[in-house]
Amino acid sequence: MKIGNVLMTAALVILIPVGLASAYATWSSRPPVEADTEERVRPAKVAAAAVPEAPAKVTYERPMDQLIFDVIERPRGGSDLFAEQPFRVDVQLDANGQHVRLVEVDLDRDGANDERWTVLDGVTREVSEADDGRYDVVTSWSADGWRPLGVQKRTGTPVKRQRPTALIDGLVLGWRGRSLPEGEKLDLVPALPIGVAVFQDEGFDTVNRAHVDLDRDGRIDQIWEITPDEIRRRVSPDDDGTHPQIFRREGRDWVSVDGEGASP
Ligand SMILES: [Ca+2]
Ligand SMILES: [Ca+2]
Repeated sequence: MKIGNVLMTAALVILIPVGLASAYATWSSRPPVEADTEERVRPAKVAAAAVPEAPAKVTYERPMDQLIFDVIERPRGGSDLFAEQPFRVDVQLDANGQHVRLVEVDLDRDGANDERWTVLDGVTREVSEADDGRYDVVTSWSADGWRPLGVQKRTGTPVKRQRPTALIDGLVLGWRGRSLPEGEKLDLVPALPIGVAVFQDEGFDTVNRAHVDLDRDGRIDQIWEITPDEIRRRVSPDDDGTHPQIFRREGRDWVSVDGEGASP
């Protein structure tokens, strides 16, 4: 063996273990994977804790107030916005359709509005204590709820209350043109003494039928048939399961189709 080869072999014998040891030392000095993950998580936790708490939620005296204030916040106008509720709410937007300007509330759906809300730099509410469409008591909304502002000279046009026809009409007509994918809604407002159910039968895109049980005795007093062109109501004057009287809706009135029977 030449002396050169001997030296080369000796060098390799020494250098290879040193190189391996050095590589191991470099690898083993890296932080463990878990420690690396912890380092990344920790700042995120700090950032999350720094988010300010949400302001305290306003508690509304009436659930209806919550619904209406939601509409004021995310404006949408229209008649009878909450058709499934025992109250009726009509909302008018401003000319641009950007903000709610006027809200009218008929608490008992008797055709006479009980409240009129005006939205302009805050919310002012006029109340008709007599529920006759004429407003006397005035309140305004503050963080604590409705604050009395006083009593005003009664304004507005007196309205003749209607019961229960207006209530039923409002409930059923509120479903006109709406789709009911589940096919039926059997008791629109369980809290009411009148049972109202709406249906969307096969072949219809929207609600096409309604049943009204005036006294909740299980026998249907009115069967409504709703098409895009016409609304008909078959009435059972004796609540005996037969519906011989037929009325057609014209404007806000009901007209007898066969000339018999008084308009309900
Ligand atoms: Ca009313
Ligand atoms: Ca009945």
